[in-house]
Amino acid sequence: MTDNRFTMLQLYYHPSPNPLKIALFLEEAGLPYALMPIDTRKGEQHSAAFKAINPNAKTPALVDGDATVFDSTAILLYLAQKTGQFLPADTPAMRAQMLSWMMFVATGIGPYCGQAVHFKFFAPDPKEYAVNRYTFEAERHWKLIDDHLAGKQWMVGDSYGIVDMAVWGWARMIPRFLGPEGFATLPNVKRHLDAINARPAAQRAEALKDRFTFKQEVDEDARKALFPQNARLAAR
Ligand SMILES: N[C@@H](CCC(=O)N[C@@H](CS)C(=O)NCC(=O)O)C(=O)O
Repeated sequence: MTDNRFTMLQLYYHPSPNPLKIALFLEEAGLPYALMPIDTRKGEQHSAAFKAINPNAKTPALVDGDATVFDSTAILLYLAQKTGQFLPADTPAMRAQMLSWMMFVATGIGPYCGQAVHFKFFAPDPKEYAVNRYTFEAERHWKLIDDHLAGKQWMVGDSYGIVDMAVWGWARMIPRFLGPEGFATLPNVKRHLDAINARPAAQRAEALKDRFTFKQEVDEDARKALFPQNARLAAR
């Protein structure tokens, strides 16, 4: 058995919202880690080697000695438990809040924002129904976070923690899926985003993308890698 205390963490990474949350945690905690680029527009997430780490073929994933963990929510919880950092006070009431908001981001913010981006920018017409559905739900979820943050600096209790990191991953992208005026009705989300963006760890996490040359074009090959469902339509 490997002694996880002495192995270098490996973060499987693409400069997208979910991997960025993990990069932020690692930078905040000052944990040494190796960055393993996965160029999803080149289809590297579908390699057998990567699927042995994350059978879901998506970034992020983390290897910690003989422990392998995938999904950004699971990884944030794993790292918080491993280090004892960025968790609220250890009381049932605080733990309940932390878990509720973690899952709200995992099952609401992430999927609805992801699908809003997909339908807005990548789906064929007609797509008005889907764009309306997903942007409506994205806005509704962000409004709940905005209301929750009214008069509060951080998502849970009085300290910055993993829920803030999870929210940050997607808040950075709000103008992309809610448009340039997306923050107009979300002043508390904007204040929260600005506070995290001002942290040196967030700036280091954002700068990681410059270490690699990731494919930028969403060409035919990238679409095949990212939207494998389209093969079924072509086969009809
Ligand atoms: N629930 C997963 C979602 C992971 C996810 O969708 N990752 C995106 C980047 S943000 C990805 O790797 N997409 C490539 C693909 O879908 O093929 C998580 O939170 O980690």
